[in-house]
Amino acid sequence: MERTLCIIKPDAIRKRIEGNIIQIILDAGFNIIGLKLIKLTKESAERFYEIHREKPFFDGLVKFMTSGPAIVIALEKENAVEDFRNLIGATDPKKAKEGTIRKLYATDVQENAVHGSDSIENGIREVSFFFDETELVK
Ligand code: 3AN
Repeated sequence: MERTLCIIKPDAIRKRIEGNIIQIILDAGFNIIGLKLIKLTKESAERFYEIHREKPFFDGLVKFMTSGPAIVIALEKENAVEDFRNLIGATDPKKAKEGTIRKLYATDVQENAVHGSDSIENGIREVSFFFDETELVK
């Protein structure tokens, strides 16, 4: 079983569609092993997106991710990382395939409704960024 981290981002919470997104994730066969509603601090958002620090969109990304509540979800499934990336669709919703979460719900390349880990190593790292091992249901 592989782990991946989902974040339902502040834009999706503002649109009140977090329930729809969670249902899509469950229908696709993912098991939720941890879930919490949080408000990211500037420090934790900067640390989480550390690899993007030099990108021109970094400050805007941190501002957006701290602009309201978010839901972090630890997911488990065989092939979870790749399957979840396929379920959420391309970063830019204009390029996302029909039926993907971002095609359905994202506003634009920044306010794109959900995050999904991009590698098996990052899946492990990002789940442990938000959850202690003891908090996860197995
Ligand atoms: P993904 O979330 O699809 O893995 P990344 O890791 O390249 O995409 O980017 C992380 C986040 O940064 C995206 N989810 C999005 O919110 C934001 N982002 C990425 N590219 C841009 C961009 N060109 N302009 C504004 N925000 C961006």
